Amino acid sequence: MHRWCLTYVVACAVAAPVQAGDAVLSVELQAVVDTASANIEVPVIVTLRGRSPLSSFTDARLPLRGVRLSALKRNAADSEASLDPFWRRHGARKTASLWMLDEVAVSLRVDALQRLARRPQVQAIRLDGVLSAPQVRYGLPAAPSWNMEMISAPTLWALGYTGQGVVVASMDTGVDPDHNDFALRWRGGGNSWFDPHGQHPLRPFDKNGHGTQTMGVILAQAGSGGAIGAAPGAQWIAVKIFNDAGQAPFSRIHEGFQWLLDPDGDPNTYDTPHVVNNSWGLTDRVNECILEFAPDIQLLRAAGIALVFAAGNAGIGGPATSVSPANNPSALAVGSVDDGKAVSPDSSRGPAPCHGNVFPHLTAPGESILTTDLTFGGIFPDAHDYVSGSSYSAAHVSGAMALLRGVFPTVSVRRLEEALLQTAEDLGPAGPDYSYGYGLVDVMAAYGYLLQSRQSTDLTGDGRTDLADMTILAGDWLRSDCGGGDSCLGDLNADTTVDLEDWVRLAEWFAP
Ligand SMILES: [Ca+2]
Ligand SMILES: [Ca+2]
Ligand SMILES: [Ca+2]
Ligand SMILES: [Ca+2]
Repeated sequence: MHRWCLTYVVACAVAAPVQAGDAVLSVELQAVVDTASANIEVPVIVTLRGRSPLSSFTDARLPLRGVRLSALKRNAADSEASLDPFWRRHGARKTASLWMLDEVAVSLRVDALQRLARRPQVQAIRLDGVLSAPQVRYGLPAAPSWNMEMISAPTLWALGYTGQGVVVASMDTGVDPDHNDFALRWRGGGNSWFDPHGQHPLRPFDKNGHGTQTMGVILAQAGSGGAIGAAPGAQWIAVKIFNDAGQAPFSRIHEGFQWLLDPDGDPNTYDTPHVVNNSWGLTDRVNECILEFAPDIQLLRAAGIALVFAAGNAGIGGPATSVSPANNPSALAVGSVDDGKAVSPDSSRGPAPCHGNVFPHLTAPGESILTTDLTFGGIFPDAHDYVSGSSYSAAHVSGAMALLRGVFPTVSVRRLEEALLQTAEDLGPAGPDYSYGYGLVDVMAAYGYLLQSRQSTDLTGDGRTDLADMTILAGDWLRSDCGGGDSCLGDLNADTTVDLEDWVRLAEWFAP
């Protein structure tokens, strides 16, 4: 007899055990099913059978982007609606429609779970876990703006680049909208704030302080605290993934990512942010590869959004102390250094269990960082504090991303990341390592790298990448002798072949 039935004899009298071919229950959920009473209500996330949302959405660029987004929503709505009678019959509470992933979050009794697993449209069911808000660690006073100098942000500001035209989103404890250093740069309107918990539906709010502190590092303008934000010309929007009690069910985080893909709910308007800062992680599950949010990250990246993750603060345990989702294959992970460029003792170290590659990818200042803090409803509109942790390191990189995006609006996320990695200042053991990753972020050097990349696509040398350059590339593409020692102009990445990669490069900089 099925183990579940041995435990819950009464429930099994009316329902047969799960059969082969039924939906897959996650290990965690199976453990709950095996131990909980049949009448206990369990929050779960149900994956519906259908086309993979990512495959329907890859390379989702305008003008097709709106159409694809609509299709994604429509497909999910259809498959989800087919389960509505089931929810009613079993008294289940639907808590979130996760159309982006073709999933639905519900709360239902253990005995109904078994019946749900046998529904043909259900592919998998897993427990809806809960994440706790990061702890704020206050730091000691330090030299003014040392951290901004260390990533060379002021050099880009001096050139007039401050992240103008760029929108950065925060997935955090919320943001205090009354702080003088960024109050005027909330994008505003009905599509710039999302509280999936519904506690503060109308206006940004932060009870904890963490989200207000990370936002300050990303884009606060120079005020009474000096220059403290990396992209002081950028605008912000935010998702309050943690409720006021500091708890974030996974389904609410999925809702947050989903909202970022289409904040105003109209697939035909392009109102996504350019950069999303993620200073959170599954901190109680160190050195585990948890892919709960991997599909969200992939989908947002496919929509041209850059995502930055804090590496974690579990480094006191030594190597192999990464957390998810920072250690997921598509996440850009940022560790922490102090004002002497030494890695913070608690900054999480690689290797990462999800991939054999470098972890973290980058490091940025994360000790004694001066930033904005809670205003308590505007009573202290210039509140500042010194804080520490990789949360703030990630915020530096989100700000750096915003600066680069402001200068190079058409370049791909992959190219922006490449620029940051390839130009980072190598620290610790020579080459990429498990403490510093590729090294310390240098946004000015990354800017130079991208300028160089753009110049390399201007084959006629007239300062533009246009049809004339495309014609040269097409000519070289058709030639058969661009390999070996023969140099062809069209081989933009100097790998001795003229292929799709060269076309992609040229397309990124194309300006007819
Ligand atoms: Ca929209
Ligand atoms: Ca190194
Ligand atoms: Ca040209
Ligand atoms: Ca090439």
